[in-house]
Amino acid sequence: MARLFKNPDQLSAYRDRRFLGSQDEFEHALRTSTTVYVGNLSFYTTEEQIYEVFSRTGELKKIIMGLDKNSKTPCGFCFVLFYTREDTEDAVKYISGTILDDRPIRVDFDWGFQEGRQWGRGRSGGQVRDEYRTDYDPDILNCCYGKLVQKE
Ligand code: GTA
Repeated sequence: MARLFKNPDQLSAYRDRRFLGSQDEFEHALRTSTTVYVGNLSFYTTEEQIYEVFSRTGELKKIIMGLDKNSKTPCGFCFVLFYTREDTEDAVKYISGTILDDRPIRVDFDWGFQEGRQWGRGRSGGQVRDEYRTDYDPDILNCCYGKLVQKE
């Protein structure tokens, strides 16, 4: 099945409400960052699996699993920190939209990990969007996976 690569020059619409600077500063951080956010993960995907997939585009500095703030268990996202911008862009370009544990994962530039950002912000402890999630994450379809997933 043909898959479109995500264009790393195009930033996603996601804006972290906890970023304190202006929109220009936010975009500058995204364009220079060596951190990616990975979304739509299965709750059963392990750090070892993330390592296996992301080390294909470059050497990893760190992986931080996203956790449910109540149960302290993985809740569907993580942050991956690289050493170089080139490797970071390759991760967005080539890994976003690939299937991991039967789910198309979404790789997005991130402004930079800070302590506390690993916790889901939803009322139930998990991710905010899980409270709205139906059967697919619309951002994935918009970013790179086209209509292929929707048809399956
Ligand atoms: N770089 O796309 C992302 C991203 N997301 C989705 C979360 N994080 C991301 N980082 C990047 N790119 O550190 C990061 C957050 C945080 C951690 C957990 O992951 O910066 P969260 O997913 O639990 O919380 O974050 P966040 O980011 O506040 O959630 P979200 O889903 O974007 O929601 C933002 C607002 O939109 C909320 O007010 C919510 O009520 C509303 N909303 C979200 N989805 C829907 C929907 N489908 N319908 C209506 N409203 C919605």
